[in-house]
Amino acid sequence: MIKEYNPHDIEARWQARWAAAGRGTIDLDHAARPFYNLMEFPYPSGEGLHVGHVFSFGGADTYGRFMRRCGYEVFQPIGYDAFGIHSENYALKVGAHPHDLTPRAIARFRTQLRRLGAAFDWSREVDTTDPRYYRWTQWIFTRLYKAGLAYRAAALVNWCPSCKTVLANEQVVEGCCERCDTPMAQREMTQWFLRITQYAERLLDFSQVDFAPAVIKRQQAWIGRSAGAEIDFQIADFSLPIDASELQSAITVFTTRPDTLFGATFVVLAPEHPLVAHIIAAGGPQAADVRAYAEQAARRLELERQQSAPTGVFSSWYAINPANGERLPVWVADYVLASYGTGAIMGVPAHDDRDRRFAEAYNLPIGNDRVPPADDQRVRFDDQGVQVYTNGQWSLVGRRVVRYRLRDWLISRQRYWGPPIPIVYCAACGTLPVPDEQLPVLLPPLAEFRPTGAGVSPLATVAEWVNTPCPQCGGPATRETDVSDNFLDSAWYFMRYTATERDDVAWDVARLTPWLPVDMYTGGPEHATMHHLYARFISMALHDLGLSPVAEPFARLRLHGTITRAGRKMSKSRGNVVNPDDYIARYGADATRMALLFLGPFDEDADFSDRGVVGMTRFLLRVWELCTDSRQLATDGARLMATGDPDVPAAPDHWSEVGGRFVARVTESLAARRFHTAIAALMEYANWLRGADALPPAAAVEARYTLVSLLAPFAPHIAEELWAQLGGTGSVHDAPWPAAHAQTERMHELAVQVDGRVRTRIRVAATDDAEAVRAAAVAAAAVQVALAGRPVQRVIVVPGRIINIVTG
Ligand code: ANZ
Ligand code: ZN
Repeated sequence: MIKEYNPHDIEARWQARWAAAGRGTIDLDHAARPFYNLMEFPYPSGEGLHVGHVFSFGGADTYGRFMRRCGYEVFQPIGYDAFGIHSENYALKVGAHPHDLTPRAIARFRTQLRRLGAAFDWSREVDTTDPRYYRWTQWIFTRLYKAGLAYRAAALVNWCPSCKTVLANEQVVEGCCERCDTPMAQREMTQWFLRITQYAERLLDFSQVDFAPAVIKRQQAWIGRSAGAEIDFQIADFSLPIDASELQSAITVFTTRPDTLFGATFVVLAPEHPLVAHIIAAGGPQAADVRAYAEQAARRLELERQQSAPTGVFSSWYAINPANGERLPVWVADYVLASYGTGAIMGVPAHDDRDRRFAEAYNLPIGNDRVPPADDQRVRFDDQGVQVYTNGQWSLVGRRVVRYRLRDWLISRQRYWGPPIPIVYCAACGTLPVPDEQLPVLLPPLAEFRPTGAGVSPLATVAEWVNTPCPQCGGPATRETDVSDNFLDSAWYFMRYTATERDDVAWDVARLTPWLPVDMYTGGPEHATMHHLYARFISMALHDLGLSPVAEPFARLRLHGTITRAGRKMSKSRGNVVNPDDYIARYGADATRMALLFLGPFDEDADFSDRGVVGMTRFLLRVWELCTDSRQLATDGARLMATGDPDVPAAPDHWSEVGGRFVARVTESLAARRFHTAIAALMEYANWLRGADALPPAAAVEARYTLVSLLAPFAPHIAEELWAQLGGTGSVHDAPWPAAHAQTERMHELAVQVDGRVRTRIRVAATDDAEAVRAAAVAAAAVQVALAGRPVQRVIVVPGRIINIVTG
């Protein structure tokens, strides 16, 4: 009698047993082969788990389960990123309080996550809104503050008129709020910043990590390193009826093309450049026009300024080109940004498109586009700086500088749902971090938590909370009332997972050390220039302060795609949201997870389809029948009997060869996280097995064990059930990975030498072939720096040991 495949019963039963047995719980202090398999913890939206979570967590869990079967102790925690504007906006929308809503949303998420059957370590959940968690977020802030990495300053900042708060540059996507899509405004406000720019150069060094190329590209572009020069243009006739002592007598421009210095025909100041106020104050013939223009520009958004046809106004001032003494008109134009470079440029219309468009619009000379040939060197740009050749001699006119597009991370939020920034202002003692023993600064309960729009958080209305004794002198003082960006919460959660039972430390360095850097991080591409960048910065800063064991938090970072419906992003307003609960209730978590992974490559976007889930259920049913239908096994047995020789060897021949090939295919695909091709191989394997005539009984049984064993990382419940029914010992999830040709993704570190000197180390997988290893070594940033453009003659790989790159 064939037992029915009933995913509902099977999944509930095994989940209960796994939970009772504490499966997934790792002894962090005694792991012989630690493997940290991290996935981005979800923000527990009121809407519940999204089908995209089933996809990304399903893939990450499949990989983690595979690594466990390969002999690693896999730490796979989960938690809730529950503070932030997102959660608060949702509470506002449904007319509830985030204090009430968040625990409910988390409870619902937890139930849904448990239904996925992922091997999470449920003993180590984190919730960023728990005072036991955010105490340490605040503690990190105070450490950064004491190290000079957190500061308060007035700046032109991005303001979301709908969320009524400022946001970091990273959170403005194409000029709109990352949270609510409203076009951003700009405001001058005094805010808290973290000095991420101090880490710009180190954040550009990817030689120690193995990240998805898309992440590296986006971080590089975001940090935007420009090596160029600053050149001083003296202001002509510099005698002004104002206090000149506070005024520079030169305009310093930033250029990446000092070689075009002879082609400069004008100079442009950003409307916010400090000199512009002096031009207005000096009251020259153009002062009124400059004032009007600057006021108008202040109302335009940066994006608009860069994208629209250039506008500007003549200042009536002139500046001297240091190369040839030419008098160049000084213009004020808002295509030059105050926040980049020096906020001033030299206009070279013959070489630069924006400058050309500007020159054409205002009838400025275009100049000639001849770059002096090398033998007629008139401009030299080397280690010493920019030099020009005039009157028979070389003189220095500019210095080398490196500029970054990256801005400091603005972390103040004028909102309620976040950790209060732990700062106290005292008239006598100044700005003070809240002492450790007074942490956490609890978020006070506040019935009216709506953002005020007045540029301050609603916390500012709670007088009894705002007023506090100064921690230093005990006199009257006030608290900072802004809360911090929830990206600060998520910049360190992977460290907290290892110390959830501790209240005396944020984490324990000795325990944490073997687990960092995270071995595999699965994340979304939308975080490349937000969370992924912030977490790297915070790790580097904490490492420099001696607080964390590693500078780079993630050894490997891989992306997952987005699940769409009929080619479009799912959203409530479109009414195309797929609720995973319905599918899991109907078809089971195993089929739903596998159907999603089967849609295509894990790191690409894919379109959800009902048919996929139905098809996957059919496949699982086939596996079920193969493994439970005693008649089929008996038929094989009977055929065997007909041959008259019960001792037909079970191996090596046909079965072991074919089986071994399937094992190898599934293994290689899994190691490379090509889940869809692994599933395709499993399907072929099941089909082959169904049609495999006259397998000897021992081989027939073994082939089924192997099928179930390979299936287990993808469909943990049905595999566990069939394993038990076949009579397997213990749990399939503890069984060693099938050995035939099994190769696991063991990472080795190889030193890379350039001409005999070690320049860097790279991590390579055992499965990487020699060509791939060679290419990775040559591509490493530190190697490229060491090569400095010299051609590579030979690359010698001593397997498992060292790579030597030899130049000519
Ligand atoms: C003269 C020149 C000639 C330039 C030429 C470019 C090409 P990246 O590479 O992005 O760093 N620039 C400098 N500061 C600016 C600002 N605050 N707002 C707008 N533009 C600014 O770009 C550097 C170049 O962008 C600089 O080099 C400058 O124009 C312009 F054929 O100087 B260049
Ligand atoms: Zn004081």
